[in-house]
Amino acid sequence: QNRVAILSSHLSPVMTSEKEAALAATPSDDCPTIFDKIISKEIPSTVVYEDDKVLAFRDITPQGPVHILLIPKVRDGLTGLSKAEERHIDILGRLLYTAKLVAKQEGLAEGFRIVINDGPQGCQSVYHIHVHLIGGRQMNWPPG
Ligand code: TR5
Repeated sequence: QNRVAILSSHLSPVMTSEKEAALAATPSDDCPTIFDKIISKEIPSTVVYEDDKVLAFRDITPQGPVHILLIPKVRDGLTGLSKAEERHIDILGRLLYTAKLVAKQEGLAEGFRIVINDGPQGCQSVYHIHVHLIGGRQMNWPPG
């Protein structure tokens, strides 16, 4: 029940795909996102890694046996990668390094994929930067 309610805040009944959710998303700097509630634990998620700067949790719509999102606990204007400024270099590096740690923790010794969707054409639906870590199956190229 809770899962349906949470999902419907992401994909409304008329939205059937991530693409539609992305095209409907509001890329606003001051608008909180669902990830704020995940960080505050107001909304439950399956956390696989946490430190003072980064939270990693399982994606609710997994695109592989392993699908984890890594996010900065403080957004600091980083709604997406295209908004990155010099002050974000440390957190960007930390997100990628943590993705490597989590990949190891998840046993992805044969490889994995890192994705950062940006903007409507990049299919971004949540405007709080996040790194997708996907693995546990053979990937294809080019991506869709
Ligand atoms: O499309 P982009 O790159 O913006 O990725 C956003 C991701 O957030 C998608 O892969 C969604 O499946 C994921 N997502 C959305 C919600 C959610 C989530 N992952 C875990 N838990 C979630 N909750 C509780 N609620 C969501 N609306």
